[in-house]
Amino acid sequence: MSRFNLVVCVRLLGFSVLGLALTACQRQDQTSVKAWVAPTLAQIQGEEVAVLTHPPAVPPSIKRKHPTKLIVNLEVQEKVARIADGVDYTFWTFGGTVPGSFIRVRHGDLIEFHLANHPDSKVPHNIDLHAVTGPGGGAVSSFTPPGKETVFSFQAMNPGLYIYHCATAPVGMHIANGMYGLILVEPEEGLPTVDREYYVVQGDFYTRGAYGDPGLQPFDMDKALKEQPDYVLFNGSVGALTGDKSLAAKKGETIRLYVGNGGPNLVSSFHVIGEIFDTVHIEGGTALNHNVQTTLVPAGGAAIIEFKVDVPGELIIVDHSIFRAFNKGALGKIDVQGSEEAIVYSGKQRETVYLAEGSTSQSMPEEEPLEKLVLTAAQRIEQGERVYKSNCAACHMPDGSGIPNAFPPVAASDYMNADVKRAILTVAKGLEGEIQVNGKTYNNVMPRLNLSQDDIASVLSFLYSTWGNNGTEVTPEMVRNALQ
Ligand code: HEC
Ligand SMILES: [Cu+2]
Repeated sequence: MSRFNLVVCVRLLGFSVLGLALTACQRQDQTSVKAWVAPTLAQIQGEEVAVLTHPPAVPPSIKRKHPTKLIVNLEVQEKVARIADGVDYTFWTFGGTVPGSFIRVRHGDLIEFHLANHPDSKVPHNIDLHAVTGPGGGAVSSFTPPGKETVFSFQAMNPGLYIYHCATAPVGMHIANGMYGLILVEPEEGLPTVDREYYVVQGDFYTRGAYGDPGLQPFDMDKALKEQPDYVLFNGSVGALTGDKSLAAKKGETIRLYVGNGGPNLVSSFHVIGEIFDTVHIEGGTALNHNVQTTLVPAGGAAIIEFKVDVPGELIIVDHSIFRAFNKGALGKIDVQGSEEAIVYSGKQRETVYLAEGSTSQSMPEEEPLEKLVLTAAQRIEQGERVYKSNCAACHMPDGSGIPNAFPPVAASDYMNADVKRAILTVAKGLEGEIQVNGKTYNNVMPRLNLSQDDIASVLSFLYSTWGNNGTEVTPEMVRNALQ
């Protein structure tokens, strides 16, 4: 907003109804940005296939001087990969990596987006690109079951750096499993030339075990709901940007970082220890800020960060919510090579200062358990309804009807009604593999949810008492017996 607009807005705020004034201010601001006119179909020349890159690489800058039809081919892959030394996780990815492939387009391009879901996938996925003007950012048109491909198209109407992510229910779980990446809509005139460009995205991860617990760690819905991640990571694993994977630079070079935050929950206080950002494209948009120490990158947001590296040594990339950096993995490095630059910095260097400390020292004594309340059948059903709404409705739907080919119904479910013990074990331990519910086949994954035995009894009592199920009352004793 120009200074002139600001004055007008302040005046308006002083003299007229607040709501009207705000509308006027916003309008004025928008018109000052929207001088750009979208190219018509006739002005869109030729056709190209977009170059996509895996992190931390960024596709080459766009030299084209005209808008084109740009074909983007992105494949969803569900795969087990290392999240930390000795620890694996089943990531859901766009293009096989976390974050997903980097997409680079030019302002005004017409993008034909092909989203494929690998035949080995267990669940359907879609994509919501924040660079899209249209329903769900593309999510509505791109719901893609395993072994299918969907195609939709959009015009890149606004320049900037944007997050894309999966938006299939349960959305939080798909994002928590790594389904996000960045799409850059380059301004028509391009960005100033720099020596190096890198792609870094933060994400928070929720595992059954604590930080560092070995083995294949399943997703933990309970911790995700409480926003208590075990891992906070740059580029999907502890050490993705350290050691021989540190980002490289030479003294005197200019660096541009495309930084995103996939969340699902945390906001990042993005900081590089030992560097000041010369320029930040705030929130990935058009406004520039200079001489910045730490820039906030919201969940589902981004920033373009530029700086010149003036001295050799290691620069440390962190989320300055600092326990995340030293105890949960949010730490990367830029290794700057070159001769000493004593005028700028002449101190003695130590390499051991920033070793991760691990998180074992943080546990607190457990609280005394509260006296157990004994619930009546009616109270249990009431409690079960609450448990259902917050833990199950995202997948099985608020009315229990499920989603075809993905989530079976828990309303009038012959599978549930045939066997209570099996239903208890499903809710207690999760379920995968092929099952039949009401004559339809499902082959999918229900995660273990870490519910208490009381909550399992309540939610099942609720389900059995409603939506055409057979009325079985499930008590905590039945749950305890089933789990023995
Ligand atoms: C992340 C999605 C998800 C959540 C959350 C979830 N489920 Fe499931 N559930 C599934 C899937 C997928 C299956 C089928 C698994 C398979 O194909 O083997 C399933 C199967 C079931 C079944 C057996 C099949 C049927 O429909 O009768 C029951 C019962 C069930 N879930 C209950 C629950 C309850 C109760 C909760 C909440 C406490 C819950 N689920 C939360 C995805 C989910
Ligand atoms: Cu997904």
